[in-house]
Amino acid sequence: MCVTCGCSDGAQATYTRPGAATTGATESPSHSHVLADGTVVTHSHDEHDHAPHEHAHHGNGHHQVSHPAIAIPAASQPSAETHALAHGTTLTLEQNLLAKNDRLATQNRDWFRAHSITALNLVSSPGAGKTTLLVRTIADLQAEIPITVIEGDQETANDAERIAATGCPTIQVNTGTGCHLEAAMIDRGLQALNPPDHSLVLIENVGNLVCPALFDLGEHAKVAMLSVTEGEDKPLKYPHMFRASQVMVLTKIDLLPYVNFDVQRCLDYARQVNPQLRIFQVSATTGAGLADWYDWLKATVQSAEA
Ligand SMILES: Nc1nc2c(ncn2[C@@H]2O[C@H](COP(=O)(O)OP(=O)(O)OP(=O)(O)O)[C@@H](O)[C@H]2O)c(=O)[nH]1
Ligand SMILES: [Zn+2]
Ligand SMILES: [Zn+2]
Ligand SMILES: [Zn+2]
Repeated sequence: MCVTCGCSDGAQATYTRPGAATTGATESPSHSHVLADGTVVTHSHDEHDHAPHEHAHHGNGHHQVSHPAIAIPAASQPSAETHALAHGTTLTLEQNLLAKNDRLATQNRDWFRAHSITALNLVSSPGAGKTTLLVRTIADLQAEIPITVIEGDQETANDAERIAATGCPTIQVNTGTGCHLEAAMIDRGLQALNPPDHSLVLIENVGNLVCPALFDLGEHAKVAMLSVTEGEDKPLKYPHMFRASQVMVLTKIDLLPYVNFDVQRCLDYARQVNPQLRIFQVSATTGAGLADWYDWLKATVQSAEA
């Protein structure tokens, strides 16, 4: 469970069984909470008909019984108050976290603007090819544009080492259990890197198509990368990420002869989710499509001068 952003609280999930006679929710969503004493509680909302995430009523007096669907031994069942506390605390934490992040993101954005720096936030599922495209882009463009990189991963400095081998200043942010970069981490990274005015800051987010969509870093744009080995329906399955992004880079197109991937269908799905998406099709291995990507990068950096 994602304790950092609470995004895996399944309370908002709906369940659909394709091919079943009825459509819509066919199973009650269940969700888990970690109580103050560390107990993990999983329950569904079958028994009481309330909207997801509205749990404050548990403590309002009309619901002062143990939760009927909590799957733990009766002897250790938490009181309704404890349950309400767990829900309330989680929600407040999430709101505070996002509000604090947005304040810092605004500071970052103001700082970037004051220094005519373009910052791009690269997001994708693990292994879509973010670091490979970064390495190639840096090698090809660093003579024209000063580039620095903020690398996000849960563990290891592998990616930062690959970037550093190009001679590009870089810093690795390890998020531990965290599933996304936050604005405060970018602030720290910028202090360490001190990128020059009129430059390009490339941020590689943690490989995750879900949580990074929630966290504004103060970037100029999110760039969603999707590889042809992942299936063309990713934009439909993870619409928040593709809606939050201005650009989509379809990667590893050199593999198209070997995989079952319908490019046109993928582009249609992506535009269905976000009609404004700017889409590039590239291979960092063969170099196909990179010229268009570079033209866009250069034009974007130039427009930050204005
Ligand atoms: N064929 C082919 N393979 C690629 C291409 N780009 C990346 N790869 C391979 O895909 C694998 C993952 O690439 P990375 O660049 O490490 O992916 P990433 O998105 O940075 O991965 P994480 O940081 O773990 O999220 C590596 O084995 C790369 O060599 C490409 O254009 N074509
Ligand atoms: Zn409940
Ligand atoms: Zn990487
Ligand atoms: Zn998360």
